Amino acid sequence: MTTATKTEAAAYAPSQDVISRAHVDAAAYDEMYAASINDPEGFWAEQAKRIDWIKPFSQVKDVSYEFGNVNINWFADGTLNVAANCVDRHLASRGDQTAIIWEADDPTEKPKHISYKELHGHVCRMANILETLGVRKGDRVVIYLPMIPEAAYAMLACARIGAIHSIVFAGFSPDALSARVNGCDAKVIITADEAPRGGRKTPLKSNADAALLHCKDTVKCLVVKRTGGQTTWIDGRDFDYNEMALEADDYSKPIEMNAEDPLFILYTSGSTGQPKGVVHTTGGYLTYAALTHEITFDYHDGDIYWCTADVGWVTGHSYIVYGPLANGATTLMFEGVPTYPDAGRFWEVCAKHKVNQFYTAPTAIRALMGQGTEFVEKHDLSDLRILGTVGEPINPEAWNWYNDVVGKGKCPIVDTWWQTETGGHLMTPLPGAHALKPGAAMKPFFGVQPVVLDPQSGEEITGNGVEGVLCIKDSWPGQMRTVWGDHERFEKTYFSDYKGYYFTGDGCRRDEDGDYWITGRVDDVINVSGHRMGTAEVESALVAHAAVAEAAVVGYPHEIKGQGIYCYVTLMNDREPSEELRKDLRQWVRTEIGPIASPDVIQWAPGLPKTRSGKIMRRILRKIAENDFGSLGDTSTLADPSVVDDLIQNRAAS
Ligand code: 6R9
Repeated sequence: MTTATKTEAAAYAPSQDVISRAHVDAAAYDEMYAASINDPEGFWAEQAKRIDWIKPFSQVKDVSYEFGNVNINWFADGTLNVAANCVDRHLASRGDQTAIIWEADDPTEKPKHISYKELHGHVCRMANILETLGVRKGDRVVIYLPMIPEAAYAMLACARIGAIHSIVFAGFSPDALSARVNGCDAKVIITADEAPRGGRKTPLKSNADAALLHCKDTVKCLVVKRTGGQTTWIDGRDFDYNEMALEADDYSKPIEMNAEDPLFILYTSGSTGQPKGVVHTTGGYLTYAALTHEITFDYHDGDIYWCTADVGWVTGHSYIVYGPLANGATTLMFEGVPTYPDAGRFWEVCAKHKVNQFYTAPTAIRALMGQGTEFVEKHDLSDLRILGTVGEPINPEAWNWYNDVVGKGKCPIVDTWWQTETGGHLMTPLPGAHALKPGAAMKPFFGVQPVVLDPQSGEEITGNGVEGVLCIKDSWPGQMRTVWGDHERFEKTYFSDYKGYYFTGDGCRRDEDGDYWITGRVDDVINVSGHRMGTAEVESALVAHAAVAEAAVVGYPHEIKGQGIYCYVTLMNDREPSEELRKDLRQWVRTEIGPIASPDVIQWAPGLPKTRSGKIMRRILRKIAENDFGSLGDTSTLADPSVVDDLIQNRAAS
């Protein structure tokens, strides 16, 4: 790949307009970035002032990246309450301001505007309900809800009483749900009767019922009424949120939490094994989410901000709920999908609520781009000022369409690179400070020191115009602290391959100008429509089927989803391939994990390419899936090279 077109020549400089409004211009960025690296303690002590502390911290940072002894602490002896920071402290100055705008799946359903004062009442009532159900500080609560305001109330209610929430995306299956409930030993599941999405309804309560069959008898289920759809009910286990809320006291005292007490657990996919529970703590996470929200999106008081993510993903945690609400922002929460009732829905919502900052995923942009410009053009988008993307690399075509058609060439696009593990943005251009290059994450955020390493030697590659694996030197306040219940796995996953660094799992290029481009995962994690998935998870779902002897799963380029799921399946001796079995397997994976893991291609594989020691050579399977047979590389170490010819000949048509 040449870098010539991707240097300064292709950059879009910020306009005077954008610069003069921005919190941070180029000079301020340089100064603040230098300060954050040269004096991290001083820099973060200052930034932490945006949070209200109950007891101030005396120590800013206490971090060790030493393998075997990894330990990350920020503001360790300070105390605070996250819900008080996101709600209570705004009451005096902005009690009547809208905190959350809620837009339903069905555009004819009336949006809700929830003020900070109302939010306070809802959160307190939910906190009291959870306490009635026996939830105490340190207990875990699983949240399995649609994108309704109660999801935010539930998160903040947990934070208020010191319970640790673990949100499970409403698209996950009962099996995935029970695994997570058991994984963190949750006391309560908060769910709803049904989740409307794109005109269809997911039966969340009956999914929870199915999950609960595999959980401890003591787990309780708090049910929010969303559609009023019929549900089965077990007295003593199931509790009606709406009824209890009528009775609940509307004041609950926020509990004093230590800065390093866990705030939430969020399960995410890795390259091996089952999903791991990423643990984020209280003080550092909130400081980082709030700061990045304000600076990256250049959020100003009075702006209307919309992030289209789901609260089931980290983006929803940091940039729908915690960051915006800590900043006293107005944050829009959307229940639906970009294409329902038509491909103009996003833009209709932007126009209706006069959205100023709009943050979405490349996969949504690609899907909408294919529907034509008229869906955008018929809506008034003149209030838009900043556009953002997250979740996967954005291809230049999609970037240009977003820039030209949606932003009319006047809204900077912040391409934010970060991860569930990082809590907030680690690299992104800042609207008033940096030129933009379509597809580049550009610059590190304050306090972030990206390094490019040689994957073989682990040596740091200095200078520009270089490529390698992306690691981060030193810590930032929003960093994950551990894997729930398995600190060893935490150290092994992130700190063992490249000693002394945090290993991101991504590859990256630093171009001739010193700007960063994320090149994608270097491990067995695939990114399907911006959702992270371990190929190992899909493989273990497939081999759990009685007809399957062996399976290997790889990602392949997919026009809309970014990557699709390509499965090679070896059947048991007594089973014959058929279209019916293919359908059955697809359904099987959907049931085991959820619709997001649905295989795009299933190719029957009489044999898989293996080394003599039995290791599947995924490199070859990836090439075949990509239809790239010319560069299979060295196949001489294969136990039986003929299986490759067979796979090529029978490569699935799609
Ligand atoms: C926030 C989020 C993390 C992985 C990450 C990387 C990819 C995210 C990106 C991006 C290129 C961007 N990724 N943002 N790649 N450009 N702007 O998505 O968290 O679900 O944990 O995924 O997503 O590969 O390592 P998560």
